[in-house]
Amino acid sequence: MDYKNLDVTISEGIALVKISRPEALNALNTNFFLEMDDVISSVSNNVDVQVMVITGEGKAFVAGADISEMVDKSPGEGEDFSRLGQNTFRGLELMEKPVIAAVNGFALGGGLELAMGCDFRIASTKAKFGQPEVNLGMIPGYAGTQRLSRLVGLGDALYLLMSGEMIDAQDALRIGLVQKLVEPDDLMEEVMKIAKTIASKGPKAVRKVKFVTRDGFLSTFREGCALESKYFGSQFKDEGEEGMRAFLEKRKPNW
Ligand code: CO8
Repeated sequence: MDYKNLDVTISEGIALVKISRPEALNALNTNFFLEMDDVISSVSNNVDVQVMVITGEGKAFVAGADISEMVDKSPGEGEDFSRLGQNTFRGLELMEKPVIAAVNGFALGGGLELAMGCDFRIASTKAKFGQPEVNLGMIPGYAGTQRLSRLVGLGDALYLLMSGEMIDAQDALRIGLVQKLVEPDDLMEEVMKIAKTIASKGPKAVRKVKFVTRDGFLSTFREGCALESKYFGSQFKDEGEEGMRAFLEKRKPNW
């Protein structure tokens, strides 16, 4: 598929997906979601890729859903557009491989919802975050109302969702919306370093950590622990044996 909104490069086990519609601050249109669905499926099936990184071109990560595409929609069309985005971002969570958001600039509305669909977020010290939908008389439609409270807690989520306030990277770090801040010029180097570190670990272990943690997060503690035991056990006589033997034999594991 020839992408209009995305630039995808694969190297050293990492798929780097750059959203590239800088003239509209990478605003998300229908075509973006179709292309991202295609990327999710091809990266999932590519045995050479261990980790996916998503970033934006220019001064924005993503400045939201494309307002010019949404303005004339009917309620039914709006609901369909919401489901389209929700399915794509859920697709990032359901991918077995880890997905990192490298937040280079504005992550607003649908852009923050995209970043929250990733497994974790590393941001530029100059990035800005917000759910400004109420400024437009709208509410989030790509699961922002659901993921934000689960990530940062109800009080900070409702504050951001009700005020529409844009916060800076330091505040985003303080409330746990992002995991690490990096100077703008060093962002991609640092994110690729983190991605390569993850890619060097037991690939099945990393994928099982993602699945068990994410599935457990949506289940009860008891169900999550049962799932953990099952997947913990499944690593014996498999990758786990090689990893533990390598430790005992003071050598690098050969996955
Ligand atoms: N949609 C479409 N175009 C956009 C968007 C957007 N979300 N954001 C920016 N652009 C365009 C601008 O219109 C402008 O285009 P042009 O040059 O043709 O006039 C270009 O990008 C550059 O933007 P600015 O000139 O405004 O750049 P500034 O640096 O002055 O300002 C801001 C940057 C503060 C980020 C500003 O652009 C802004 O406020 N953007 C809108 C942010 C916003 O409200 N986002 C939320 C959108 S709603 C949403 O995401 C809902 C998600 C769920 C949808 C569910 C589906 C139903």
